[in-house]
Amino acid sequence: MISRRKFLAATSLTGASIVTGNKSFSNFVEQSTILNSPIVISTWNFGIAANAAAWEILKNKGRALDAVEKGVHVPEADPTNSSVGYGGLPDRDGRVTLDACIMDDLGNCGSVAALEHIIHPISVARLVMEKTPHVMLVGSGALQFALEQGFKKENLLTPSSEKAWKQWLKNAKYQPEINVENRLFSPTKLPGNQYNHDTIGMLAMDAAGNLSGACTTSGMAYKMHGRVGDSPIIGAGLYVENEVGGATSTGVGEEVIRNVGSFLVVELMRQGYPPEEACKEAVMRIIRKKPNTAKEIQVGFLALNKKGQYGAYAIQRGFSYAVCDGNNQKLMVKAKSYS
Ligand code: SD4
Repeated sequence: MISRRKFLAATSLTGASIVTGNKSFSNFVEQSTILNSPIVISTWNFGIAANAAAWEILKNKGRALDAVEKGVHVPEADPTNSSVGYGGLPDRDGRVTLDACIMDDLGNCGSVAALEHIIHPISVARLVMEKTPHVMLVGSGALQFALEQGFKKENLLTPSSEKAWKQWLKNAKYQPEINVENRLFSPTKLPGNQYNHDTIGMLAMDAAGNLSGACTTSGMAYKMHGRVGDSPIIGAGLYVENEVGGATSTGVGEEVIRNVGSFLVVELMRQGYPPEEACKEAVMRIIRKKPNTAKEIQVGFLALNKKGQYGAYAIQRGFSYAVCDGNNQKLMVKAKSYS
């Protein structure tokens, strides 16, 4: 009898029909079909520049882990990106606090949460993974570790983010908004490059066929001081299982944590769900539990499987993600989502 793994491997990818349990998938559209061909995907339109940096490593047969770290450095260092790293919108006390995590093909992972003053939290997360017996460091402990490792302490609050925060203070109303790209139905952008939220989650497969992922954000703008979202939580904001695939998330982190979203997406892919279907099911779990809340928020998942197939799904339309496989660098915008 043919084993499940052999069945999946033997199935032709285009127009494939995969049956798992009592669910059948056919004609899944978003995919790359060359096994072990390097590919990198990441959330939102700023993923294009990030993917280009990651590709520099992948094209030279570098490791996916190095690619995702270098890739997300781009938005982390960009002062005009107000939802990741330097220039990120602060919490309600005016403090920029960053969350990030990274995971490699061997199941190693590292994470930092509520880290202040360091432009590249993803690299601190990597060192937590590589140089400590721990997975996660938070707040002042994460900063202490970063400084010990030679990172420079910097002011991450740019004049434009400070101005936006002062504006927000006038009403000081904290309510996660549906992301703006849904309303405008264009890739996310507020006046002056202000994004009220939008994490970069990046997944890559290298020439050796190994997978890694990274996720980094300044979190929800004007959050309570000390609030940690899904992005640095392994299994919520990011999960990678080298035999199966990887997933990452963006949007209102509380709902992703409650449903252990990225782990769920990977486990569904293990059962044979194509990436987009796995993302859709993870979104539906959120919606089924809280149908009323879900109408008001955005959550999106992005996934890449071991075959290099990718897909995404979000509560609200307009979720965009960037794909780079060397020949192509493209931005996919989800025209159809749950809402
Ligand atoms: C968080 N998931 O802190 C992050 C924010 C975000 O798109 O992605 N936004 O909850």
